Amino acid sequence: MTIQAFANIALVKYWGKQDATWNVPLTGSLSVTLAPLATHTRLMAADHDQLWLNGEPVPLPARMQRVLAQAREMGGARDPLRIDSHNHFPTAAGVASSASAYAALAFALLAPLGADLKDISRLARLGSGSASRSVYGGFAEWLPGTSHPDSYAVPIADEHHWPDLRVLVALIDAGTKPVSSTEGMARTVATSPLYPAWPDTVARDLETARQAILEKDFERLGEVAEANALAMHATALAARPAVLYWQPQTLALLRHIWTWRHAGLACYATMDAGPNVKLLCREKEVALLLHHLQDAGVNEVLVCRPGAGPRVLEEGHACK
Ligand code: 2P0
Repeated sequence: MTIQAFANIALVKYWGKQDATWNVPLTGSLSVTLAPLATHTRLMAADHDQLWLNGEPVPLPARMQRVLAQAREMGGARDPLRIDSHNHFPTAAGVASSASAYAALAFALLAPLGADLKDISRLARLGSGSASRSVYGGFAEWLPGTSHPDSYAVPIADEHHWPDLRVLVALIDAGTKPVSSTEGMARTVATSPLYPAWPDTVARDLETARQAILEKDFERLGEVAEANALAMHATALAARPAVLYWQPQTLALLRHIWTWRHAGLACYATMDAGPNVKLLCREKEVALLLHHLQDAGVNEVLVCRPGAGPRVLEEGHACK
């Protein structure tokens, strides 16, 4: 049995943990699940727990061991497992494959027990915080809670709610190895003088984003997503030492997007813990934006739309 789960892009960002061991965040966050950025995961019986990533055996990460241990405590995955995980998007896409990977794994481990999506979201969260949101199709909000039992995501609207929404992932060559998001957010919380302003900003932005999604108010959602992303990067930039994910092309592209928008093209930017820029737009603007992006020197763009939650793939679709 192969499980498919999609990555997601946060429209209101998760940036900071109250409990690093259990991945309990300091604030809520909200995202849209992105087709076709999929991970396919298959579980098989084995003589010891092992992970195969894109067809190669790799060491089992500590986070994955924690997910397996927790699933076993819940009565799942009794015997040793081989976990076969394939990412069907460029690993360098700057879209965390950990979200789709841990959502697929948590679903594969718990769905056979009849667990609900809340349980699956909690388990996915232990692997990677953002994975808690990929357990749902469409739009999801991660409620921070205060400890493991009450920290999980809930659905806001499914993948059919806003079918013409698009996210264009503009790939920018990183050049240097970025600080991991886990480390970047820890350093920001510990040292950034701007971090104290972040929780209130997130609370307001969550309210705005939630309403904008339900009303399908594109400009409102784009404005709040872009502002929230810039605020997140501002907190990181003020950390000591600074956490800076942008490359010169990141900033150049942001300025292009502002120019295009001021000329009447409805598009907004968001960035995560890496140099790539993701553009929020609607289907009718995709062709022109792809043209503009090419003129701006962006050679690779992934066109994404709201995707479904984890599901069992038909045998014919199973990855080898
Ligand atoms: C997000 N990011 O909300 C934010 C915005 C990056 C910037 O979640 O430490 O891999 O595994 O919980 O989920 C990426 O961090 O971090 C992330 P961990 P994760 O999507």
